[in-house]
Amino acid sequence: MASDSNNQRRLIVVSNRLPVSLELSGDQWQSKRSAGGLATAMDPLLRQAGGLWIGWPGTDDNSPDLVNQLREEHNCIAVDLPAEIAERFYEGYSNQALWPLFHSFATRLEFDPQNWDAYGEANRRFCAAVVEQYQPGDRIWIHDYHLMLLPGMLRREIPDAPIGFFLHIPFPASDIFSLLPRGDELLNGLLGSDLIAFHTHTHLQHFRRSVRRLLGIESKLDTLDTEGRTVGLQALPIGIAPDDFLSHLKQAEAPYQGQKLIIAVDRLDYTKGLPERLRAYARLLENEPDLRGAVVLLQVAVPSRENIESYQELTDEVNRLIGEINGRFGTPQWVPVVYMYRSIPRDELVALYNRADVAWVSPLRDGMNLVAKEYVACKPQGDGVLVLSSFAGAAAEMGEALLVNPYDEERTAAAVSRALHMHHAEKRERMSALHQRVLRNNVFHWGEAFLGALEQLALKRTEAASTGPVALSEEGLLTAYRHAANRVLLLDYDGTLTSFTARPQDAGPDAELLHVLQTLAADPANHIVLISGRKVADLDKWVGHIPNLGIAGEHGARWREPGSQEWHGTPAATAWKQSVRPILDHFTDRTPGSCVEEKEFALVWHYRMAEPEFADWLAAELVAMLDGMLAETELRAYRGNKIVEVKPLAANKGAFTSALLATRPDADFLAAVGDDRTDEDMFAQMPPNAWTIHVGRETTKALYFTPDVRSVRALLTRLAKP
Ligand code: ADQ
Repeated sequence: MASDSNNQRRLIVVSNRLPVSLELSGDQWQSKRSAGGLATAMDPLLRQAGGLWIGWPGTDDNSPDLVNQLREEHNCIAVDLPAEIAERFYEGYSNQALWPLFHSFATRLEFDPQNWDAYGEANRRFCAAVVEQYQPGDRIWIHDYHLMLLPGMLRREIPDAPIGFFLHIPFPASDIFSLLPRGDELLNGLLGSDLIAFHTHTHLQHFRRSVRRLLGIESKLDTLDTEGRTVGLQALPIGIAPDDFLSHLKQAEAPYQGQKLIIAVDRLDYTKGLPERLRAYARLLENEPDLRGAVVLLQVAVPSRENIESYQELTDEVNRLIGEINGRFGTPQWVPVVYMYRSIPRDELVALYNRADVAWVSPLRDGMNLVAKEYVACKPQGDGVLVLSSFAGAAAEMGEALLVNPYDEERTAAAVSRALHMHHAEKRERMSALHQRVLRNNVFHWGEAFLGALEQLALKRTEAASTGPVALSEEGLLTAYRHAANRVLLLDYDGTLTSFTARPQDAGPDAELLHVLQTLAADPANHIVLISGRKVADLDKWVGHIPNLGIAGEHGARWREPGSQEWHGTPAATAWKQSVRPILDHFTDRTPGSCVEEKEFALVWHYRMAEPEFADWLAAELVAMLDGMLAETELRAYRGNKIVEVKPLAANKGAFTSALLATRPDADFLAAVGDDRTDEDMFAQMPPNAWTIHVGRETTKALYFTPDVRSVRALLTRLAKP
């Protein structure tokens, strides 16, 4: 790790490729900073903050000459990847497993364990390069799917570093993601970040579902707690740098006079939907003979990943389709599809965008799609129509485009026809709104929003680390207890007073515990409530005979005051159980050793006795299934300690706690002890001066922690002593 901290909060950008193109002339490397792409976004941020770009230079030549040139001329640090690793990492796992699967092309997924190993090795080499450059205070921004293990690796090496990750491609639905071999390891890798951001809310929701399903970790809308840290989750759609396009506008010429021009610009990739577009275009010409001779489709395609077989097949298919269309409809005066199979310079691209009557952007799946935004930027006059696939991330913020399903060639052709014939006023109305938005939500705005969020989250993490739960001081608690005359104690049962047993019904209290509870409840200064998720029948059977012990079962939905025999609580609605029970029964059938428990307010699937890996996996499946089913209802499915519980949102320990505290305004000693997620609701309702005690060191809202059930019982025994 570099040690000469100069107090500057530098930015370290990490991406698979460095933004530099290299050419060998003789035995000398010529290097040129690439324009466009990510560099456009990162360069101003790097200039402002000072900083470095770490990535692979695209060659395995690691001669000092090249390394120095990259460093001195471009502020770039080259990651050394031997050719075989680079190939298996980049073309192998990244582009033949991750790329197809993340774009929902599950059948194109090719998994080779050696490629996965190379992916891990490449990520480790990136990690070493970052650690070597890192100085305290630096912020690290990692880009894209090639480097999903990197955040976790860095968190282990430099635990205090602010680490952000942005995914440029879509995150697939959780049932698709779950097909990915080693997917759980990737998720764990990502969770090393302080911030994980996606282009759209849909991608973000997919990610949350996958984390829940594969790792069993619950998340909130924009945060997730893991290993005592909070990870921020955000949807931050990328934009373009409008000036890169607007500044070229005046040089625009106007080719294709007298004809309607449709433009399509893509990297030649199967996700971009070129064959579908060509077939839809053929259909358009078939359906509307008037358009023949009056319209041109200009397809600009930049070659991509030519070493991968499926890309070569795509190139052949596109060539064949273009040949067919031009052969079938073309005349000596008219070529229906003009094909430019190369990268074209920016000013030429801008001229074409500016001239085109329609842009046809129709990926089958796309993280964002910048072509849509570039076209709109080149239309300050408000002419032109954007036809856009609803499966591009861009569709989420470009509602004025004509949205199409590219698989539906008939309707796509109709939408393009509508675009070609659209009245000027409507065009202007749609395009001006789009144009303004593209200028406003530009790439600089995106970069600043990301870094702003990253800094805040990292700051909160540092603060939280110094304010997490502290070890309980028994002496302090004992003194406060002894000086109080009006005490309230809320005690969770399973995992707090007793350890978990294989079968839930075996967890009854032993004589020692009964004795302690009895002694504490007998003290007239104490108001003690045993509060548990269990049904009241179990609790009553076990501790009901103890005079003056309050009991709250079913997470506080049904309770009895100390000293009273009367149960309170609104009668539970039960109709929903008829539809949920058969599902739980079905899971029980599939899982030897598991069982369903029926409570008054809830249904619980227990699987402590089942084969752990299989049952954990099934539990995740069950929660995913119930999530969908219960989304619009007052019920929720929760994963607890080897259980899945379905219960009403309102049945929680927090509601019980606040109601109880309202009836005890004179209490001068308040304590709550618990161990699991349901106890967090209870802690949240306790006032700041209360003794909130978590069993175990995990993240919690409690102020104190105590190691285990034994230490809780030792504490209670001391309290019970006269
Ligand atoms: P890409 O898949 O590369 O990016 P995209 O967003 O469309 O996709 O960007 C392509 C870029 O290449 C555009 O700037 C375009 O102008 C340029 N381009 C394409 N063909 C060209 C040609 N023939 N000549 C010159 N330039 C050409 C990934 C994700 C996207 C996401 C971006 C940014 O797949 O979904 O929008 O990252 O996050």
